[in-house]
Parts: sequence; structure tokens; C-alpha cells
Amino acid sequence: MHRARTVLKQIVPLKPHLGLERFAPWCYPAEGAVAVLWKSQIHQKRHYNAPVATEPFLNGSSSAYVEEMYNAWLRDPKSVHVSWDSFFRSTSAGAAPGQAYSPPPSLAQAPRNTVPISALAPFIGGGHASLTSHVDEKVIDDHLAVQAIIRSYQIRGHHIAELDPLGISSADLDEKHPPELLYTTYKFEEKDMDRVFKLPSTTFIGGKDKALPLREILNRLENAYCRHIGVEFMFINSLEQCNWIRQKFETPGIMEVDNEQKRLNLARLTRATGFEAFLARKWSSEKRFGLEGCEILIPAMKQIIDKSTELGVESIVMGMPHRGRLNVLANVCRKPLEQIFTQFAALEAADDGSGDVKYHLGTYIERLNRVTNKNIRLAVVANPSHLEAVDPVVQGKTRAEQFYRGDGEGKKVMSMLLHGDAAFCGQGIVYETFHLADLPDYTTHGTIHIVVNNQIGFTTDPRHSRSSPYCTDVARVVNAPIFHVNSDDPESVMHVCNVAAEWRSTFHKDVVVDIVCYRRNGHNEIDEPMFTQPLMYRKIRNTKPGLDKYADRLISEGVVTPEEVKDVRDKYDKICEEAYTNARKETHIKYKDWLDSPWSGFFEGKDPLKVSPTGLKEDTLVHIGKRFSSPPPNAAEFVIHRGLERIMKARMEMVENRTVDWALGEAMAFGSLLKEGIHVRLSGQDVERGTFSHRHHVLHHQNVDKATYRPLCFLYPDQAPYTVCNSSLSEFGVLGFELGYSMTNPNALVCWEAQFGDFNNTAQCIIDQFISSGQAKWVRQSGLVMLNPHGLEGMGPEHSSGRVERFLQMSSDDPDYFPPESEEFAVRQLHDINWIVANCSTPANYFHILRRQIALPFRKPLILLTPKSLLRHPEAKSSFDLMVEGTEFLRLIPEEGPAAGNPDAVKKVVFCSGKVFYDLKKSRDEKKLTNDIAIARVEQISPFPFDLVKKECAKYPNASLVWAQEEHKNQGPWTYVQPRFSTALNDTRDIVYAGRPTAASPATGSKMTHLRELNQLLEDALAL
Ligand SMILES: Cc1ncc(C[n+]2csc(CCOP(=O)(O)OP(=O)(O)O)c2C)c(N)n1
Ligand SMILES: [Mg+2]
Repeated sequence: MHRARTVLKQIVPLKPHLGLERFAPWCYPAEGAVAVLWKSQIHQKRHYNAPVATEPFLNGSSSAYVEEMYNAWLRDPKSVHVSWDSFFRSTSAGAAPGQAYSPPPSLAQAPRNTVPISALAPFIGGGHASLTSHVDEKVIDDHLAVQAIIRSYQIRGHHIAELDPLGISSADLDEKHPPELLYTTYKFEEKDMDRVFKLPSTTFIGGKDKALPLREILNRLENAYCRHIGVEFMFINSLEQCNWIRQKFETPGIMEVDNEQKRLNLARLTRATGFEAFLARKWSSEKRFGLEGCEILIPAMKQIIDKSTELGVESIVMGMPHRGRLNVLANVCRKPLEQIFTQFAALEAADDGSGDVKYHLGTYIERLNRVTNKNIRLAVVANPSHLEAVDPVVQGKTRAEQFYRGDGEGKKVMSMLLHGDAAFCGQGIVYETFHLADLPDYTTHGTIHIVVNNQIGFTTDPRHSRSSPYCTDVARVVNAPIFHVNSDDPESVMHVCNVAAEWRSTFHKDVVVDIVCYRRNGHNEIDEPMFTQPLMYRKIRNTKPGLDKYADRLISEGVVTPEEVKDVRDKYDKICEEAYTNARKETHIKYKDWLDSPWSGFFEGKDPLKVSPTGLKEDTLVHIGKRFSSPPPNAAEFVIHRGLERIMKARMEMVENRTVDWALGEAMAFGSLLKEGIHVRLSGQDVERGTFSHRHHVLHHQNVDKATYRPLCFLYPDQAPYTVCNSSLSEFGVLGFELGYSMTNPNALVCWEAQFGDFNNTAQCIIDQFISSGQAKWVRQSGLVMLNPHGLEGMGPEHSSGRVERFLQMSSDDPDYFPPESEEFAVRQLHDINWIVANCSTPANYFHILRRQIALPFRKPLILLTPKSLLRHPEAKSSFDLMVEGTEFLRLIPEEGPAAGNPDAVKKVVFCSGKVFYDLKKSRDEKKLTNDIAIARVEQISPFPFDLVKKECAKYPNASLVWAQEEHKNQGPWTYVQPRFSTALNDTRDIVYAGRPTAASPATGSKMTHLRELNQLLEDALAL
């Protein structure tokens, strides 16, 4: 790309361009002149073909280089290598085909039996005595120019393609014609138009012809690159891929379609148009974000699905925004129209949940594709209003589906993402999602993107909503080809859709179809667009709908009759009417009809309140512990870092001593689930080693690149697969991806780890819009685990807080409601909550809570605040005794020391959560207050352990109650726990706060202030 630009820059100054003429006028000989053109072509061929240089240099791939050399030579012959000098001299002098090149003088003797080319001169080209006399310099010049022209069209033709169906603006926001596409730039005149030029190998415009008259060259280039399709691909850094695309657009006749396909296009367009018209008629004042102005989207998606199924795809996961969503559900997914229409009626919901507006809901359908006669599964993933946020979720879901099907190359499962023009270029998550496209553990092996480019975002014009020429420029970062296409030319749209599907199937890379269209109505149906886009909308009002234009065209071509067109319209209208009548009989809406990820078989036959045990046989703990602490089986050849050897030795000693630290506890949770056939996936920044260098799930051979060993993958011969993967430096994208991954299969433990907890706020949209509220809105469950390293340790405002207060604030746990106490108290709470928030203080509890995710008969997201200094804290270890059979996750860890032995004498109970426990305990012991002060740990903060808090408080009837936390008063769990303590204690006792004062920032930047604050908090909490 860079080189091409340089070359073109150099070519342009050779001749100042004289005006704004395009090649186009040259391309269309006056009517009746075709025969003349062909006659002259034959004549010219005969005349010009002979001197056309057939040097190997002049093939397309090297033409830019030749141009560069030639220009340099023109400026100064000494500036190029002597061989080039000789070549250009020869060609300027009229050397014959294949003869212009003479090797540079060699010091070595000429091999025997070879003859210098110059010696052949008298026999070449009609007996001229000298090579320097008979090839006109202009011939070389013009051939190079023709090559430059071809290349310019390939690179820049899209800038002048007729993409806007309204014909008022340029899709690249630039009205200028690139000078490379001006005929004057290359010194050609009308009289040159019938000269025949040899075509380079980098073009396919010739079909079987190897040479064409210039007029025809330009004509064909215009047709390929400047009609209703604009192709951006020359930035792709693969010659093979560039050639593949050239072939798909340049080959003569490649766009031709048969009448059957035309009729199919028309029928599909009729349905798409009819659907919106029907809704508009029945619910004229309802928001539906209709597709009017881009109805072609529906045939386009169907074409992609047809082609992809033909190429082997069996399942497509889709993500899309509001625009045209109902139409997609109805006409692409074939969701029963009755179900869609009931969403417009104000009906009671038949199942749990708060639901969502109709243009956000997902769906899942398995059906026969009538065109290819193959079965296909289509899922549209439910999404929030937040544009593009669903993109990574779709990718994660797709990846998971590929994984479970063993579809390692994405041949059976693919993703399709739809975008609005303003959102595609405006939202950073688009970029973050693109960057997952080629990562080994995140790729979905090519996504087909479709942009509904209606050239407006709500009320904002593109020139005010983006700085890039096209709204699709973000896709260039992954070398995705981009096909811009005019929505009013259905056949062009179908062509690019076919090419997009073939591209994905061939190269397994992303591709973009940018449908340049318009929005016939306002942003929604009750919005007035004339307030802000008066001229555009005046034009729109005078623009015939795409369906009418296409129907007229097919009627004039004799492909269909007006009666047939009407018949198809009426039939679809009748279908809608019947569905409407049926929908009116419905009394309830069912959210479950809109589920995008059904887990067939998971819930059936399960006791919804029965949790499987999480404790393990000691043998299992020992086995996993030992494997995790051992080098690879080929240890002799696999050189491990010394430091790691020490770590593994220490791990082995822990196993022998029946204890675990944080990393070992985690490994045992993961390993035991793997043993039980549960796939485990841990993803996030630097998770393989662990941000704090504590995990080491991937050992690296110290002398061999890419030679690694993952102990958890080799625990048992029949275990489930373990994936641990360092992610790109993205939270929004990667957390969204893992959420999507967790949606596919409930029998998997999917964990995302933030580098530090506070970084989760760059993924806030996934947390707010999907994780905390996904089940309520979309009846969709997820057992995703978020690991957020948390704790104030003097590291400054960032790197300290996982912002637990935010998660707690979004928890649906009622502060004033103490659920009935029973055996099932804990599981019922979990069943009813939107997510679980916990801050474990021991490895054993961490082990149990991870395992509990799978032991539950339903799925809930788990938000874990995880430690940093505790990873190596000598006391933050757990005995096997707390992990063996019969043990379980402790929602609250009561005081276990002397105070518990004589509770009546206890003066104070300090409740806390997480790492601060160790600071409090140490300080209390130093102050010799072990008989006076009890310390209890709330491990599961939400849902709040009302029952256990009540019990622990009741145990110490004479004690005052304190909540101690290291976070500032307006942060941390305090505001969450305070009212719940009151409820737990039925307002009979008060609990007071001990800790840092309120603050704007999560933590101080000063180490000294940090220590002073910590000291103060310990003093306050333990004061009697
Ligand atoms: C992240 C986000 N910010 C703002 C909005 C509000 N909003 C809804 S639609 C819209 C315009 C979208 O324009 P475009 O992406 O071009 O899609 P179109 O509506 O034109 O199809 C905006 C700003 C939103 N939904 N999501
Ligand atoms: Mg738009």
C-alpha cells in the first residue's frame, strides 16, 4: 500500500492534470461505434502488439516497482542500477519484445555457449541493426501508464463509484476525483483510445484476451470499480487475496445473474418491504426502527446465508442494532409473525423477568434453508440499546459454538454482525472486537459485517460524526476487504454478498459489506427528519422505493409481469393479515420465545434448589496438586526457568503438607471440574502467568521458542479441555467475548480476569447492560466469573479498588427483606438474585465458590473480588480439611479463636470482608484482644447472608458491632451492608462504621498517607 502510494505520487507530476475529466466519457463510444471499436481493436492489436514489451518485469506485481525505476531513470539515469539504465535505454530505443533487458556487465566470463543479447539484435524486430533505434520511448511510457491506470482503478476506483442511491453525497465524504483517475494525468488523448495494450497479470478485465484497446480497458475498469460497487482491497497485504478479489469483480460477465435469481431477489425484497408497510399500517405510531430505505438488507442477509450454507456453514450467530431488527427476525430468521406481532400488544408476560423492548430481543431458530435444502441454525443475540456492545458477545458465542463442535476452522459456525454507519465508526468497541479477529484463542475465523449505511445517525450528518473518509475504515486494521454497494441495485448487492461469503469461506477472514442507502423516515417512525436534514429528505420523498425501481426494471427486462409483481405483494400481505388475526387471540407474551441461547436439557429433570457437593476426595486433591506441581513428562528436554522450578517445588511441598495457597486452590477447582468433564476457560490480560506472577499455567521452554507446557491440560486422559489465554489489551471487548462464550454451554466454567479490578470499568457497558441485567431482560442465564483483583495496598488511586460498591449497588438483593429461614435459604437466595458478589479470604473458599458455579442447578454470574498480597500471605493458606468431601463454600466465616469460646465476654464483633481481615486479626492479636474482640468475615456479600449474620451477632449478645473496611466510606461494601445488617438484626442493634472517610478517589497516591489511614482504621475498628 505504502509503496503503491509512493509510486503513484511520482507518476502524477509527470504530467500536470488538466481538468476534472474522468475516464468515463472515454469509455462509451457513441452508439453504433461498437463495431468500429472492435475493428480498430483488431487492427491496433496487430499494429501494437509487436512492440509491446514482454519483459517479465512488466507483470502486474512488479509494475509499481518498474514505474518507480522508470521515473527515477527519467529524472537521472545514474540514479538507478546499471541494469535498469540499460533496460530503459534499450526500450526507449525500440528494443523488441523480450529483448530490452540485458544483464549488467559481469566480471565473470560469459558461460560457454551463451550469446550476449545485443548480438541477436540484427535478427530481431525486422532486421534493425541496433536495439536502440526501433522501440519508441512512448510505447514503454504508455504501457507503464496503462499499468498505473489499472492499478489506480483498483486502488482508488471506489472513490468515484456511484454508491449513493440519492445521488447527493459521496460515501467517502469527498467530492474530488483522485488525479490518478483523470485521463489527463497520463498524457493519453482520444487518438490513443483504440491502441491495444498488453494487460498485466494483476488484472482480469481481459477475460481470455491478453491485450485490449485502451478504450475497452477503461470501460471495463469503470464497470468493475466505479459503477454501483466500490471495492476497497488494495491495502490487503497478500497478493493472493488481492488477486482473488480482482478476479471476483473484474472478470467479464461475472455480475450477470439468471432470471431465477432476479425473481428471487424481487420476492425477497417484496417481503422485506411488505413487512414494514404492514407494521406501519397497523401500528402507525409505534417505534419499530423500520428498514425503509434499506429493505435490500433482508435479501442481502439471505443471500449470505444461502451462499454460506452452500459452502458448509450450519450455524450463524448474528448481532445487530435496532434498525430493521424485526424485519430480520421475521424474514431472515422466519420467526413466527404471531410472536412478533404480540410484542406490539400490551400483554402480560407469562414468565419471569422484566423483559425488553421488542427491537432488542433475540431469537434462536433451527430450520431448513429452502434454497440450499440444508438445515441451518440462526441465532440473533439479544442486545441493549448500547450500539455495537453486542459485537464481542456474538464473537464469544460463535467461538464457543465452534469449540464445542470441534469446528477449529470455522467451517460450520460463523458470525454475522450488522452495524449502523454512525455507530460503526463511532464506537470504540468495534475496534476492540476487530482486534480479536485473528487471535488464536478468540478468532471466529472470519466475520461477515454488514453496514446499513443510511448516511445519517439519528439527526447527525456523517461529516459531523466521523473523521474517516468511510464509515467502514475501522475494518482496514485487520485487512478486511470492504465492499461498498448502492442499495438500489439489488444485483450488485447480491454480488458483493456472494463474494463476501466466498471470501470468508476461502480465507476465513473478516469482510465488510457497506450498503449505502437512506432512511426514508425519521430516526424512528414518530420523528420529524425535516427539522435537521431538509434537503436530504426532500430528495428522499421524490425517490421511488427500491422495490418499485427493481420491479420496473425486471418488468422492462421481461423477467416478470406486472401481475406477478402484484401477486407476490398481495400474497405476503395476506400472510401478515392472518398472523395479525392469530396474534390478537394471544393473551400473554412469552419472553422465552425470544431466547437466543437455549440450553436444551440443562434444566429438565433438575431439582432447581439442589446444589451438588463441592468438596472433593483427598486423592483427587493430591493428584491434581501433584500434576500441577510437576514439570512436563519430557522434563529432561524441557528447560524450565529456575524461579519456576522453585515455585513448583514449593507447590509440591504444600501438597505434601495438605495445604493450598491461592494459586493451588484455584488449580484444584479448575482441575477437578476438568476431571468432571467441565470445560474451563480463563481469559484476560496476562492470565497465563497471572498479573502477580502467582499462577503460571503455561510453562515456557527457556531455549525453544513457542514450546510450552500447560499442566492443567494433562491431569487426566479423559478430562475436559482447559483453555487459558492471554487476551488483547481490552476489557470491553474481552469481557463481552467471554460473556458470549459462557452463553453457549452451561456446563463450562468461563472466567475473565481483570488485570486490576479497577480496569473493569472500561467494560462497564457489558457489566451493566448484559451481566447484571441479562437474565431479567432476556431470560438468559450465564455462569461467567469475573475476577477483579482488589485491595488497598498503597499502590495509588488505580490498581487498588475493584469498585465492589458498584457491583453491590446493581445487585437485586432487597435490603429490607429477610427471606424465610430454611434449609434452602442459601440456594433460594442465589436462585432469585441477578448475580453473586463475593470477596473470599481463603483459598479453600475460593476453591468452593468456583466449583459451586457448576454445582448450582442454574447459572448466575459471579463477581469475585480477588486478592493481591494474599496470594503470597503466609496465613492465606487453607488445609485440605476445608476442601475435602463434606466441606462447602462458607458465606460467612465466623470467629474461630478464643473469643468464640467465651462469647458472652466478647465486647465487640468486627465484621469485615476480604483481605482487611488479616490486618485486623494481626492488630487484634498484637493488642492482645483475642478474648475481647471477635472478627467475622462476610465472604459472600451479595446475596447477603442475613441468616448467618443474625446468628453470628446473636452469639455475642453483649458486644457492640462494627463494620470495618479498608475502602473509603462512600465506597466498598458499607452502604450495601448497613441496611442489611439492620434487617438481619430486625433493627434491634446498631452497627457502626470503622474505616477511611469518604473520598473522591479510591485510594491515596502517597504511601505514607496510606499507612496512616490503615493504622487509623485498625485503631478505630479495634477500639474498646
Ligand atoms: C452507545 C450508544 N450511544 C447512543 C445511542 C443513541 N442512539 C440510538 S440510535 C443512534 C443513531 C445511530 O446511527 P447509526 O449507527 O447510523 O444507525 P441508524 O439509526 O442510522 O440505522 C443513536 C445515537 C445508542 N443507542 N447507543
Ligand atoms: Mg445511520
